[in-house]
Amino acid sequence: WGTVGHATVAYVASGLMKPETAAYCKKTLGDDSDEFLAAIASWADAFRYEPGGAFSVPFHWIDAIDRPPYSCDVDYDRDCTAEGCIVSAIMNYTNIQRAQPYEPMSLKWIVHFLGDIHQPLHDENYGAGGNNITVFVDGVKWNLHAAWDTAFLTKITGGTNLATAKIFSKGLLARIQAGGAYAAASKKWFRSSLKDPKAAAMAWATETNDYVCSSVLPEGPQQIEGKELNGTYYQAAAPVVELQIAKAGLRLAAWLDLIVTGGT
Ligand code: DCM
Ligand code: DCM
Ligand code: DCM
Ligand code: ZN
Ligand code: ZN
Repeated sequence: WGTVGHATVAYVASGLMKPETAAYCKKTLGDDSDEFLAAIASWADAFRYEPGGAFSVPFHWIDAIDRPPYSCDVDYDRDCTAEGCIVSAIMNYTNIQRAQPYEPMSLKWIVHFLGDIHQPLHDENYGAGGNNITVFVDGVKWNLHAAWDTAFLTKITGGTNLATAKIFSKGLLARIQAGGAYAAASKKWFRSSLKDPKAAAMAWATETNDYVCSSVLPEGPQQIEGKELNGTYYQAAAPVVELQIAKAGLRLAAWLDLIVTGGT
């Protein structure tokens, strides 16, 4: 995701986590403002290009070698390389944060990767996660990955910054609350245990990768290569983007609640 996606995940999580989890994160990050998670949510995207950051480049995705749109699946042994992947990264940084409470870097990585793992093209190998597929959104040229990371969210929210994300998060939080469109479904979104962080991350990656077959490449890549996506494609994609951002925020809140409160 781009800035709005990651910040919205962070604001949704901030709005759902226990007060003691919020206090723990604020202390860890040295930020007592309402932006304590949103402000660091995209840190990992800058860090990977800084000196000493290259090791973390593959941590942002898992390249599922499946066959969209005919079959989608994620296989840890097949798809997580020796250099690591988003599943191993979530597992490792979760374990680091549990072993070293108040360690800021592992918290920042958890916040970022719980977001990215919910972007379908971060769980797909085809076209380098869609980076090699050219598309247009309202006449502007994008690659398919960036369209899902950024262009659709700009079209949904009308903005590109943290203020936009904060407003968008309030709408998603309202959908999760009683009476909201996600109220019933969201009760089943988090079923994971800290006893097996790898299984938790694999479940999130597998569920998200399913959307590559159903929503990202439903008629195969040739059907969208070089095409304008602002019509029926966008109409189907936007609800998936909103759902995945909301899910990521709820799961991030629940995951941090477990880490901070010593749950399982
Ligand atoms: N192709 C694809 N996704 C895959 C495998 C292939 O989109 N996982 C595309 C790339 C080529 C075409 O299919 O455009 C070639 O496939 P085939 O040899 O089955 O015709
Ligand atoms: N990306 C991905 N899967 C890949 C390669 C890249 O999900 N196999 C993501 C990482 C970034 C975006 O695509 O979000 C652009 O990558 P880069 O900046 O490395 O070109
Ligand atoms: N194809 C494939 N895997 C995909 C997409 C396409 O194997 N993910 C193959 C099926 C056809 C050919 O590519 O043999 C044409 O597909 P398309 O219409 O996507 O070009
Ligand atoms: Zn991305
Ligand atoms: Zn990232």
